[in-house]
Amino acid sequence: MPVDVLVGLQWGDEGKGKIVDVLAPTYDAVARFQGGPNAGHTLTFDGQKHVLHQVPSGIFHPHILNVVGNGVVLDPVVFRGELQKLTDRGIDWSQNLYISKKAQLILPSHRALDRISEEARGNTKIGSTLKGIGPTYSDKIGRVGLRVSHILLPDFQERYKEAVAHHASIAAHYNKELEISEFEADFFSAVEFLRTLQLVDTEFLLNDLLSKGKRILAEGAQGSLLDIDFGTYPYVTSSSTIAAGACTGLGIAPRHIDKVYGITKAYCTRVGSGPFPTELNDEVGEQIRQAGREFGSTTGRPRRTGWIDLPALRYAIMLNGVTELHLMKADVLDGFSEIQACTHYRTATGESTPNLPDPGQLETITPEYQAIPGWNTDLTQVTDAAQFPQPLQDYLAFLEKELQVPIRIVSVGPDRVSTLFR
Ligand code: 2SA
Ligand code: MG
Repeated sequence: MPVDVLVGLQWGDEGKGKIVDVLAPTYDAVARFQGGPNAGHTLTFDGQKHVLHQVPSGIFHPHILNVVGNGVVLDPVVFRGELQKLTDRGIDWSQNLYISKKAQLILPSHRALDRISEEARGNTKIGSTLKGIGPTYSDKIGRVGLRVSHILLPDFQERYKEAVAHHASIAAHYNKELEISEFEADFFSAVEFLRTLQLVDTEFLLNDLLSKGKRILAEGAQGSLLDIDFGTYPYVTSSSTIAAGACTGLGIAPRHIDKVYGITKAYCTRVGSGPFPTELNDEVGEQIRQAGREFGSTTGRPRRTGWIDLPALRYAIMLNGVTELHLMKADVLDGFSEIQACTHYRTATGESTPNLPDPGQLETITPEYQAIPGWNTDLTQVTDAAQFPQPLQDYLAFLEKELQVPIRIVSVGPDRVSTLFR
């Protein structure tokens, strides 16, 4: 079963890009199955930091195919910019990058609608990245979206105009105008550029690899608690971020899936609105934010920070069928003499439960913590998991017992080399 799936178990920014980069050499293809320019996957190696949004995180390995799957929403302008940056850094993506003809196109009017609908929500804003994600997926499900394949048709201009007219009518409902004229020339030139890339029906490409016994790594974006069905609705993104999304987002049958890598930080962050039970609105939260450089890699927004949340992780592990955990940013907690782990929630009726209630009820629960001794060690200097200080070993054993999944990787710094296998 040669497909492994890598997913975030929290609210995104767990460090998925870093792990894809590390694991990629053992795969023949890396494929993105959902999300779009809202994602920010950061990879650091050879003294350089790269932030990818729509390009799969295997792109730095020339022998690995990188596939943008049908489940993705693609902004041609952002995509061209990303590829240009890679070219500037000497990365040749011209041979190993494929884009699904069935992926949906993000239009300037989708971005405008994202902004308009967020503004209209007043104090119930989602905290969207304003990249047009929600409106583009709405059009897809509403069966009026434009696909990448449409740019190859002679009537693309007319289809585009029709879509914009539809969007203008939605904007009018909010008493707004789209105001997109200044972005259209750039959009069409990026579409021209997109036409020159390898646009294919990637489900055939991927299944062909599978029939030859090749290995595929499916790269998730955002996190499980942002999933459209199982996340903290409505404060979620508009795609299936859990492992099951890899099947529909790539055209791969469930029987091909083997391992599911669940990525979690040693603490927790969230960017955007919505419930966050273990959030720290104090100097401890600020200390984590600074030590972890917790600022959105797409929007630069400060991320909300808090302690690790085991009921939420148990839920995400269940939904994804996680077979191994990767614990990220352990070094960020180096400076704490004691850390906390939320093991249970106390519900509004006073019961203590190790499990997540309906995410919609998260606003009403109180986290119950267990104190964990800190390790007071500069983990960034540790190069072998066997040399972890005892308190960290104990913390890992505690997490494995609580979560019932082995922790196979511990990350102790941003660089590729600071990824330690156990
Ligand atoms: P959207 O734009 O419609 O998908 O926003 C809906 C919610 O999903 C959240 N979301 C994210 N959360 C964490 N990281 C994301 N990627 C960027 C990053 C975010 C950034 O890597 O840092 O730079 O701000 C991401 N993308 C979407 C979003 O905050 C909303 O809560
Ligand atoms: Mg990110």
